[in-house]
Amino acid sequence: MNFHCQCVLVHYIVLIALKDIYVWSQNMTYENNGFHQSSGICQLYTGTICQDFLKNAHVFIDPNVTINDLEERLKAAYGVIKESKDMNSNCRKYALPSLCFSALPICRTPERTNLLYFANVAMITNKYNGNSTRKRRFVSKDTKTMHLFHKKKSVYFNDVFTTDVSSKYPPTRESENLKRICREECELLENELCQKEYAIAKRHPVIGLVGVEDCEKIPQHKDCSTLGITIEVDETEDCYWEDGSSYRGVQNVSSSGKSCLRWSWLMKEISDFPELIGQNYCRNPGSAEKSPWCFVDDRSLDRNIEPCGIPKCVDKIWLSIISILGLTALFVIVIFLMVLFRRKSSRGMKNIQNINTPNAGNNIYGNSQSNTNQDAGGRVILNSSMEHVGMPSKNIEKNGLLRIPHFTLQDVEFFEELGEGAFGKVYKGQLTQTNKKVVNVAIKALKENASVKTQQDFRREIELISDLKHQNIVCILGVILNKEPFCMLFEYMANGDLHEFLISNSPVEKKSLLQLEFLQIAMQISEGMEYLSGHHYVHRDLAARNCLVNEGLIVKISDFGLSRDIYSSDYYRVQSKSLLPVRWMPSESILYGKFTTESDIWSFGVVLWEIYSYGMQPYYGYSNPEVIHLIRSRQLLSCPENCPTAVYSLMIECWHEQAVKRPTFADISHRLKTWYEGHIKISNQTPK
Ligand code: 6K0
Repeated sequence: MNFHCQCVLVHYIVLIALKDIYVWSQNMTYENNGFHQSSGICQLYTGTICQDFLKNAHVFIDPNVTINDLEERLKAAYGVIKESKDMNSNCRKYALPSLCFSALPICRTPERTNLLYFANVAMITNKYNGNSTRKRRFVSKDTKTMHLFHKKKSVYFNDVFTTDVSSKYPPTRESENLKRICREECELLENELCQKEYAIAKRHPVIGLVGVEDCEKIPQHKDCSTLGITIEVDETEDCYWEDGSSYRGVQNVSSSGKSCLRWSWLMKEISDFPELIGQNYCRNPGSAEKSPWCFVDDRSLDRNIEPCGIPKCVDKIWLSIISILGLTALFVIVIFLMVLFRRKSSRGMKNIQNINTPNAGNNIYGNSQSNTNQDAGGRVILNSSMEHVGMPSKNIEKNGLLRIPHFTLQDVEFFEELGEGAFGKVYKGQLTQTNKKVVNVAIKALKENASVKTQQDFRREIELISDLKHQNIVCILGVILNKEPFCMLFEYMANGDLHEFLISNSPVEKKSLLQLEFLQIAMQISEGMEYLSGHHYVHRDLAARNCLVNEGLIVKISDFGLSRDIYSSDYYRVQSKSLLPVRWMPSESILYGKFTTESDIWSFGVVLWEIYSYGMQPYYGYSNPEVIHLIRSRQLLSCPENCPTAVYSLMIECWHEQAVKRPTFADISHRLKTWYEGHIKISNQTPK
């Protein structure tokens, strides 16, 4: 212990003292003591490139380079490897550790190596310069420690040179004193895994500088630096599945009893098949044959390939049949349970809870609801023919279809087109009601060649709307289902959609809205939404374009479906199928497709912004991907001109990152109502 400590101390003193001699003697060799190669010293590795492999290790440095030079070269070499496109991925894994171990072999006994090195240098200096030079150099350093060094030096130097070990551990790159890459692994890399890459590396201007190991020169040693190359074999595998490309057993004789040759001897591009590295077992790399095979040495054959005759594992078909049967059974059970559960829950619940927005079948994310094939009562619609829509069978008493007045095409007169969607077109028209009263209507006509899914969505929408009765939800007056085109008749909203209304009342059109009017619009939407959320209905596409305005500034919520051409820029097409109104969506909906009343509240905040911005597009000037980035990084919409601070703070609250912290629609309605009433008071007080 004591010896060791002193030894370390001396080592560091020597290091400091002989720094300049070290540089000076870089290229010197001393012929008569066995140090023919340039010797070097051991230094603690503190770099970053190799820290995974060399942490806390002392590494051997040739005297003509510094550890910093080496680190720089390693960095450059690593850069080349990282960028290199034609490097095989099986080889790439080992490139860095092999470079590190080659450039910086680990010292087994760093103190001893360093001591030897400096003893060597000291002897050279002695021989060529005499004692006077050495003394002068030593005196120039800390004389106190040098004194100590002088005292100890003779003892250790003599000791080092006289022991047997010293000759075995000369401080050179080739000595046994260094822990090198394991020779087997080096050979596997050079000859099999990285054949091409090794050849390139040796000649590469950057990698070559670091030094690539010459495997033949590495001494065989049990304690070596391993790269962790593993050869995947499974001795228990005695049959193969399918074509045997996954066979990892250890049979290495062909069917005719010839022994298999090592793959690397005959296979050209072996590095693509790590299962072939370093052995000669039967394999079927890349499914080239029908069963495992190997190369054999037989000149009489024109192809020196032979199958191995390994038996095939029990016909997999049985297993497949069993698993398919099992899965089907499981599937049937799950479906059965689901149907059972639905029936049970629909008895106690309003059917609206199970239906979500019809959105002409294009609910955001492109998937129609899982219960598309069931009507509100949980009954499965087997025949999708519209006869079911037109003539509901007797057992659907609760069906919304029966609650709505039915009309015929004779009762309506079609006027101009108001818009178009995936389902068909919306026309303005007139309906002659049973009491002979004529009213304006918006007629949503289902196109004649509508798909089964669109037809079902049309029917579901009727059922849904017939359940919604509120002064701020668009009102359905009747349906025409006896003859195509099937139609829904909505009360006519004279001022069109809210977005159009806002633009046509904006300062651009030399018009403006009163603060009171802004509040009136917002309040009605909030109240409509309060009603919808109370019915557990998640809208998913609340936006000004989906609200309708009637005379007397009546605002009602509707949902036309996504594909109205004029608003296509409001939707972002993701994965070619689903259309997302990202500008109205919180991050949880964008990221996880989570749509809840809370996400509707976020959208309401955006609608508020649209109202006070006179129908500007939220985040205008930004592309959809940019908008997603803005929302995710919480760069929210800024306060519109002339928007009261209180209203803007309400928007900010609606855009709370945590969905549960957003205000409820009841809160929002209450607040808007208070402000609205406050405004009435103020406007009444203002002198005329
Ligand atoms: C459309 C009008 C509609 C058209 N589909 C629906 C619907 C609430 C809910 C829902 C409504 C009018 C702007 C033009 C084109 N326009 O009323 C209309 C097509 N469907 O709203 N469904 C629905 C409602 F919570 C869920 F699915 C319309 N009535 N007056 C004037 N212009 C109109």
